Amino acid sequence: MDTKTQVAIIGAGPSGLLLGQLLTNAGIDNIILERKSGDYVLSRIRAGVLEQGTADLLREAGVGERMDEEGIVHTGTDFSFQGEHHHLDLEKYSGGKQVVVYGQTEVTRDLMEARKKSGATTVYEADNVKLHDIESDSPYVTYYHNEETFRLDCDYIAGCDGYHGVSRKSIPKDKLVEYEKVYPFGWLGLLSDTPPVHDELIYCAHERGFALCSMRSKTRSRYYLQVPDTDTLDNWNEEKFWAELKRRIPKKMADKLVTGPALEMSIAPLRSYVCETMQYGKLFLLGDAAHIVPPTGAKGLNLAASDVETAFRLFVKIYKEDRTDLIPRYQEISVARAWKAVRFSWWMTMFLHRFESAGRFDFRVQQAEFDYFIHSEAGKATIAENYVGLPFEELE
Ligand code: FAS
Ligand code: PHB
Repeated sequence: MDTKTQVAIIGAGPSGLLLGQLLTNAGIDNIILERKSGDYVLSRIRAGVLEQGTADLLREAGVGERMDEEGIVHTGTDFSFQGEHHHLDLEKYSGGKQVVVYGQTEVTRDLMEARKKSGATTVYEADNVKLHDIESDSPYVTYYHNEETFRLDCDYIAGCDGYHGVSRKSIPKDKLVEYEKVYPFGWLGLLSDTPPVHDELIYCAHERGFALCSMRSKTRSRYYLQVPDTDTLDNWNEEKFWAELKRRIPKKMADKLVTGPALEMSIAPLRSYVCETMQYGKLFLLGDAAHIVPPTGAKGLNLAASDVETAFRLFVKIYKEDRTDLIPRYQEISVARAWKAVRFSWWMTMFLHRFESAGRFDFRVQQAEFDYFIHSEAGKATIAENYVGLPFEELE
């Protein structure tokens, strides 16, 4: 069975679902094709911190109610270096902005429920998705579902299918402008139904390695440990995790840390990646399909949301005012913003992680960098304005 829509969205992660919700609300027809099942998408434990811009966009999309009820507003975040604990007043140093702690899983759940209510189509377990004629005026997508091949004709395709998706790979390789940096470590994450050790996040730099104390609610915590990129889950259990975490976080925090069974443990590699070809013909790349950042700056999900904001404003201009002349602005705005988020995530990673290759001199410079930024008004403002999120840029 062949169908037609205005915008074909590939991927039902946060990028695809948020774009779909905004387009549906604006009366712009769209269909989402997702490779996995809805349950599988919800099973992935990922981001935890929403910038104010992301939270406002979710409210604009009409899916902010549970976030506003259950999310935890944070006006500050904490840092420690070798156990020396410092609070950074994000609200003061960002001119009044805050962040909301609300897990990506919950954002995805809220978006899935809203889409179901709207009656808009998401095809889960759409296999072998292929993009066709993306350089023509009549692009289309084919996919395999329930033992049948389908064709979906569209005006535009939004590639929201993540780093390993098919969209970016549908652009001729010689047209792709890509940059990558791989870090020699990953993050071992643990999720537990234990009360957070502190009422704010704590980013801990330590000679044994980085640690992060985060949370999902007042009863559910998320912790991370820097581990070598060669490490595997076989080397870890929850007892070993808790013991190592206590060595890296401030003593007062370690003394009151509530430990418990791990609901989930996983290792995520750390990488920076940018594909500057974010629009090619009728294909737009959004979110992880176009860029990957180390989670140190809490930017991944938020950068995806900013791509959605720009793409949504563009589609409204195209369909309501025929402003196809604005199409190049998507890539201009999104690439510039991506690099600012990549820079901040890179800086936070270099600032807080222990590099095996680094000598005594590098460690002392890292200590001086921490000492400067944490005690300088300009330094604190620099961290704060990037952490809460830079303002969205207008299309024109
Ligand atoms: P996603 O990858 O979330 O979604 C892409 C969707 O497309 C998936 O559902 C996938 O199944 C589907 N898909 C893929 N190929 C397809 C195909 N061929 N056809 C159809 N569908 C296809 N960010 C933070 O801010 N903080 C964090 O702490 C953090 N931790 C992370 C931990 C891990 C392990 C990972 C992988 C990422 C983490 N991120 C974090 C970043 C993450 O949150 C992403 O930025 C966010 O999921 C981006 O959303 P999407 O662009 O929708 O991509
Ligand atoms: C998380 O809670 O998963 C989280 C929070 C902040 C980060 C990274 C991850 O910078």
